[in-house]
Amino acid sequence: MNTPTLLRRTLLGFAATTALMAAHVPAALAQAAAPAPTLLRISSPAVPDDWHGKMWGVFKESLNKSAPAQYDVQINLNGSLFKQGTEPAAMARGNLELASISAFDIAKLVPEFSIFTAGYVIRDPKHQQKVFNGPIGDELFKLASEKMDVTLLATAYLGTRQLNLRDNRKVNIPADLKGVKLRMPGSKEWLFLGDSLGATATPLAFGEVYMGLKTGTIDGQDNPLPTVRAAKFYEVTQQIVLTNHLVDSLFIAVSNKTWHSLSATEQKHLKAAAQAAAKFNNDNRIQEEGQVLDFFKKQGLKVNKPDQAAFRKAVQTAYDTSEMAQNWPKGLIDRINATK
Ligand code: KDO
Repeated sequence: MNTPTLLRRTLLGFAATTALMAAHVPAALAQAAAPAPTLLRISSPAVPDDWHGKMWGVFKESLNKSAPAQYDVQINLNGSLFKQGTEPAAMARGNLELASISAFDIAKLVPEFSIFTAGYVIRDPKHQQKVFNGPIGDELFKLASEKMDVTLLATAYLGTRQLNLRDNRKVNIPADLKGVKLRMPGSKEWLFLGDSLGATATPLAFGEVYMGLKTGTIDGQDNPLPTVRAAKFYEVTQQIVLTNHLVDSLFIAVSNKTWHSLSATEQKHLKAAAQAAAKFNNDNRIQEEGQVLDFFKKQGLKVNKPDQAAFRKAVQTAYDTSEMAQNWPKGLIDRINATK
C-alpha cells in the first residue's frame, strides 16, 4: 500500500469514528443531564415487624408512584443508622433527612411540647388526630420548625402504652409498683412518666429491652401492645397491666434543609407520602390493638385490669405540680380537653 492510500484510509477511519462519537454524544449528554435522585435517608428504632417500621415501605411506594425515580429512599430500621433519640441532632447536622420522632424528642428542644409527654392528656387515637391536625397542631408544629429546624408532616399513632412486667405480682394501684424497676427510654421526660406511675423508672434503649427483661436487670417496661408483640417482649414477661397511661404519637419529620430545597409540587408529594404512611400505620395498629390481647393470653400471659382511675389521679397530680407544666402555654390543656 502506497502512502496516499494509507493516508486516505486513516482519514476515512477518523471521519467514521467522529461520526460515531457524534451519534452517541446526545445520549451521553442527556444521561449526564438527568438529575441525580434526591437522597432521603430514614432512621428509626422500630423493629421491621412493627407497623411504624412497615409504614416507611408505604412512604417509599407512594413517592415511587407520584415522582418516579426522583428520590433515593433509604430505610434503616432497628436503630441501625442512628441510635434512638439521636435522630433530631442527625437531621440538624444534615446527616439524616427523615425520621419518626416522639413528643419526648421534641420536648427536649421545645418545652411547650412536653404537654404531650404527660399521661392521660390525649384520650384516644381520634382525639390525637383532631388535636394535631387542627389549630393546636399548627401552632406547636410551627414552634418545632423554628426551634428544631424540622417540618412535621404527619402524626402516626404509636399506640396506647401499657405496663408489661416480668412477674405476676398483683398491680391494682400505683403503690403496687413501689420498687419496680420500670424501663423507660432515656430522657428526663420519659423517666418522669415512669416515676409518676409509682415505679422506679430506669433508662434503657429500646434495643436492649428484650435482654434486660430476660436477664432481670429490669422488672418491666411500658409500650403499646402491638410493639410488645412485634419486639417479642411477651416471650420474656408474664403480665400485661392495662393502665392506658399514654396515647402515644410519632411525628413523621423531615429536616428543613431538605424541605426547603423542594419545589411546591415536590413538597406536596412528600407530605402525601408521609400521610399515607401514617394512615397505614394508624389503621393497622388500631385494628391490632383490638385483637392482640387474645394472642398474649394464648402465649400464657396474664392480662390485668387495674384501678385506672387511681393511676390517672396519681399521674395527673404529678404533672400538675411539676416544673414541666410551667412551660405549657396558658390555656392549652383546656383547649386540648375541649377538642372533640
Ligand atoms: C420505646 O423506646 O419504648 C419507644 O416506644 C419510644 C418511642 O418514642 C419510639 O422511639 C419507639 O420506642 C421505637 O420506635 C421502637 O418501637
